[in-house]
This record gives sequence, structure tokens and C-alpha cells, in this order.
Amino acid sequence: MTSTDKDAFLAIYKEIETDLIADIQNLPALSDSVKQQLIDYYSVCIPYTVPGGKMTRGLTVIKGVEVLKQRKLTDKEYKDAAILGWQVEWLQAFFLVADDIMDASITRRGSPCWYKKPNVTQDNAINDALILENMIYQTLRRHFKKHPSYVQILELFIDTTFQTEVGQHIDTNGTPYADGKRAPLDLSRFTLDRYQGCVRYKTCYYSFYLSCALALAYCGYDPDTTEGKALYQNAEDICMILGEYFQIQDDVLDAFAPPEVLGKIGTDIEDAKCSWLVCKALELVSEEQKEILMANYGKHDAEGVKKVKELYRELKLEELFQTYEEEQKKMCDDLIAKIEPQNFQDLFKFLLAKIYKRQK
Ligand code: GPP
Ligand code: MG
Ligand code: MG
Repeated sequence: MTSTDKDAFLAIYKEIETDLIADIQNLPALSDSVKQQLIDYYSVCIPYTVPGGKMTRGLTVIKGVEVLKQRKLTDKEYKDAAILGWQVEWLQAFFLVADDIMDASITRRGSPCWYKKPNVTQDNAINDALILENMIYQTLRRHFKKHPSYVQILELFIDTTFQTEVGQHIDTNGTPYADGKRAPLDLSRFTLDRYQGCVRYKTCYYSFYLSCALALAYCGYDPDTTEGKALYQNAEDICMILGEYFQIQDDVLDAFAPPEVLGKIGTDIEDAKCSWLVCKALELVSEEQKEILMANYGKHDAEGVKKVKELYRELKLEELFQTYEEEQKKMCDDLIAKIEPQNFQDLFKFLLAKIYKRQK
């Protein structure tokens, strides 16, 4: 079993799911019929929201442990790394269930968003996001309570969750007016500086750094030693760059990828997101073109969205992205080649290969 074996990874998912369902069965002081309702509900919710993505975040933990051990993993090591990997996927499920409500999205991974399902209300889905988060800690306790890095692993999840929530606050344009309404459109906020800060928090830590840091923690690297500190720092530095590149792709795909390939329908224009596209557009627009953005950005109106996308095409933003992507690929290749120790480089090559020219 290796980091490329998706079926083996999914088999571990099934074990984790079975244990979580058994936990519900064992809840004290609830009648059998109430417990059965919970079991029926979460036996649908968990498989709907957790597996079914690209699973890169989860597989990265396994790849990280392989790269650090520099050999084929034992069955026990593989299973531990896969369990940790699935906890990153559970974290992602928690975020996505909540994010789709906040972004008023319609589809995810080619199916309706969880909160849009006929038998799920928005109230249910908010609570489900919280339950999915809690399941991470149930599973970590079950498997790692005695592991020397247990506390460090817990803190990695807690800190990463907070970082992502800070990013999400910036991303959802934060700070509403006193009457609870969103502030009116302020194009001057959409700068690359704001963009970089937002993306570092909302994407880079949980999508890239967390999996790498978990592999280091599991293998016993201590961030409080000189050797350990450098490893975590090297991982963080390259993950911030890979994560920003990944989110810029996400933003471009949101506007231009066919939803049937992407598995989701973009909402960035309607939601007035600080997207890379709008930041770049604002660097290039004439006064007249800026008026088009002022009139149409941030409105839930198909005609308006079309006008914004036409403007993006006029400004040749897709071509600009292609140039950016090639430059970024070269820069990442060079940075990765300098990472010490050399065996650690393979982890970031694995990540870069997953994202370069991705279509979904
Ligand atoms: C997705 O960004 C953002 C997250 C998954 C973080 C959510 C954080 C919470 C605390 C809920 P996005 O909205 O740009 O991505 P997508 O295009 O996949 O919806
Ligand atoms: Mg979203
Ligand atoms: Mg979002």
C-alpha cells in the first residue's frame, strides 16, 4: 500500500466510518429508536460529505510519511498515516459543508451541496458541519491517545481550524453593517495584498501545510529542536506558495471551467469575492470598464455575471493566468530543488504534480 493507492485509502475510510457509527450506537440514555434515527442520518451524511473528493490532502500525509521514512511503510504505519490523512479530509468536509451555505453554492463534487439535499435543512447542515469537526477529535483519541505526538497532532488541527476560520472571515467580506447587512461593494478592497493574506489563511494552511506537518509530527520531528524547526519552516514556506497558486487556479476555474468537469458551479462573482480575477482586472481596467464591475459585481443576476466574465475575457485574464502558471511552476521547481534534506523534496514534487495544469 502506498500514497498512490486510492482503494486502500478508501478501505481505511470505511473502518473510521464504521467506528463513528458504532459510537452513536453506544451513546448512553437514548432510546433505540432515537439512536436509529441518528444512525440512519449520519450513515448518509458521512459518506456524502467526506469521501468523493480528489483526496489529495489525505494522501499527502501518507506520501509525507513515506518520504520521511525513505522506505515502504509497515502495515501499521500505513494505517496510521491513512487515518491522519482522513482527518484532514474530515476537516475539509466540515469546512465545505459550512462554506457552501455561506457561499450560497448549488453543487459540490458533481452533486447538490449537502445543505441543498431534500432531506437536509440548512439548520441540520450547520450542526452537521460541527459534528463532522468533532468526529476528528473522536477518531484522533481512538487511535493516537498513546502516541508521543498526540498533543502536537491535536494542536495542529486546532490551530489550522482557527487559521482557516480567520481566512473565511476575510473571504466572506467580514465586517457587516450594524443592521446585519453586508457592506456595499467597495472595489478598492480587492488588492493582491488583501488577496494574499486571505488565501494564506483560508487555503494554504489547511490544504497544504497541515498534511505535511502531520507527517513530520507522526514521524517524531520536534519543532522545538533546531533540526525539526527547519523542517517545519521549509514545509510552511513552500506550502504558502503552492497554496496561493492552487487558490488562484480555484478562482480562474470558478469563472471559466465547465461545471460538469469542475463538479461545482462558480459563485465568486455573485458573492463579490476577492478573487484573483477581480484583483487583476482592477489593475488593468479603464474607467469605463470599472463601471461595468461597479454595476455588476456582487449581484445574483445571470446577465450581470455574463458581463463581468466578458470583461475578464476582454482583459485577457485567462491568458494572463497561463503565463502566471508557467512562471509559478518554474519558480516552485527551483524552490523545491533547494529544500533540505533532499528526500523531503519528493513530498512537494508530489503536490506540485497534483496541481500543475489541473482542470478541477
Ligand atoms: C473554500 O474556499 C474555503 C474553505 C473550504 C474554508 C472554509 C472555512 C470555514 C471555516 C467554513 P472557496 O469558497 O473559495 O472554495 P470553493 O470554490 O470550493 O467553494
Ligand atoms: Mg465556496
Ligand atoms: Mg468560500
